[in-house]
Formats: sequence, C-alpha cells, structure tokens
Amino acid sequence: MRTFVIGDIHGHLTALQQVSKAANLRYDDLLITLGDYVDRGPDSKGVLDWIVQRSTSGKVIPLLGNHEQMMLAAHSDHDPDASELWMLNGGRMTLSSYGTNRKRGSIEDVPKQHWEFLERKCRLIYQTEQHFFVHGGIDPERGLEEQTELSLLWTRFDDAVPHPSGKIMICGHTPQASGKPRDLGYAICLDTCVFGGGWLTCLDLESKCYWQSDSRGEVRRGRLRTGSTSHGTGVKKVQRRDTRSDVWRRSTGQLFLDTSPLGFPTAAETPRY
Ligand SMILES: [Mn+2]
Repeated sequence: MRTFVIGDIHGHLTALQQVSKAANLRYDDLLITLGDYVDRGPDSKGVLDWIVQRSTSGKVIPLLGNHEQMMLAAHSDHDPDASELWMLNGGRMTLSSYGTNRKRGSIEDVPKQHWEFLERKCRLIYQTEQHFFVHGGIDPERGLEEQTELSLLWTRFDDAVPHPSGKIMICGHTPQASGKPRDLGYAICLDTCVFGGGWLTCLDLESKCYWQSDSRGEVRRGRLRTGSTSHGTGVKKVQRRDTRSDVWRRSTGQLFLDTSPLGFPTAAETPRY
C-alpha cells in the first residue's frame, strides 16, 4: 500500500483523473486529499462524485478546504453574506456544474450525498507519526489538537515555521506560482495552482515522487527536493503552451513562470470573518 496526497483540485476533474492514472493509484492505496475540491474549475460536481465514489470503495482521508467551508456555510446558514462570500470565491462555477442544459444549477441541486460527505467525512486535520495534513496551515504556538478552524483552513504557507511537535506539515491552499510543490523540509505545500494555468499534484509520500496534470490533462512528473524553490528540478516533461499571462520560458534548461497565472488569488481568498 502506498500513500498519496493530492493538492487543491478546484473542479478540475480531467486533471484529477489524469494524475490518478499517471500515479497508478489503486484502490488499496491510501489517498489523502487536502481540500478545495470545488469552485473556480468547470466540474466541481464531477470532482465530488469522484471522491465520494472512491471513498465508498477505497481508502480516502478527505480534508475540508476553505472553499468547502464557504459552500457549507452558504447552505446551512441561509445567510446572504455567507452566500455572497461563496459566490465571490467561485461558488457560481460550482453551482453551474450541478445544472443541466435546461436548468441552471442551484444549491438545491447539490445531492444529499455530497452534503453528507462534506459535513461528516471531511476533517480539519489528520495526523500520522511523522506528518500532519491540513488544508491551509497551523498556528505554531498551539498544539496540533488545539488549532482553530480559521487557522487550519485559511493560514497561508508563506510564513510557515516548524511545529514544535517535529512533524512535517503537508498542506495546500497557497498556490505555488512555480507550478511545483514547495518543500521546506518541515512543511510541504501541494497547491500547484491547476485553476490558474498551473498543475494538480499527486504526491507519493514515501518515494517523494509526484505526478502532475494541467487542466487539459497534460501530464508530467517530478520528485520533491527539500528546499527547492529552484525551478525545473526533477521534472521530466517540460513543454508548456504560452498563453496571455501564463508564460513558461526555457532558460538554462529550466522553466519559469514569469507572471502570475490567470485567476491568481487576490484579497478574495483572505478571511473576512
Ligand atoms: Mn484554499
């Protein structure tokens, strides 16, 4: 049995299917998903169907992301502000994935099975002997059992410091404009920005190999390098299309992302409460 970890999917079902295939993910492998299944991409419904289906017949440990938190709040609070916050963060795309040719999707079209999955199956933190898994991050001043939902779902990776427990943090949430996972040794961020012209990452925790797919299903692979903020290390397949603000460029055999990818998070990603 291997252990795989998948970063922020954001409605990109094609990429999810492609990384699973490329990693040769089997039903007896353990899959940990880091949250943010919905919003921004074209098929949030398809992504939730995929994870719910897999969790009924395989081993999945799903975490909750801040986007699922917003979706749940919009559903349960019947609070216009909660609903508006979700819409501002991509909720409209999610609802449209629940629609049909004849009917626009609404929150009533989200099946009970999806709500149950989000409410009951998705956790805020998962720990093993050596690692802990969260969507956003943690408050390093508090024990892992004493974290708040706000810290776990909304903390950004930029200021990550080692936790006194000595465990390695595996998280998503903070898009890495390099398109590569960021490995600080004590903390690894797997949000490689598939929604903004980047990649979806599936990491084999033990071997440190990872597979990536972009939103169109192009696949590449690489291997984590601790401390690597350098570009191109370990990545075998490296050609990219050039688009308006998503330009990858070859330089001394390495790749760079010159500009922020499309849809790069702005203030809308920061907590408002
Ligand atoms: Mn997030």
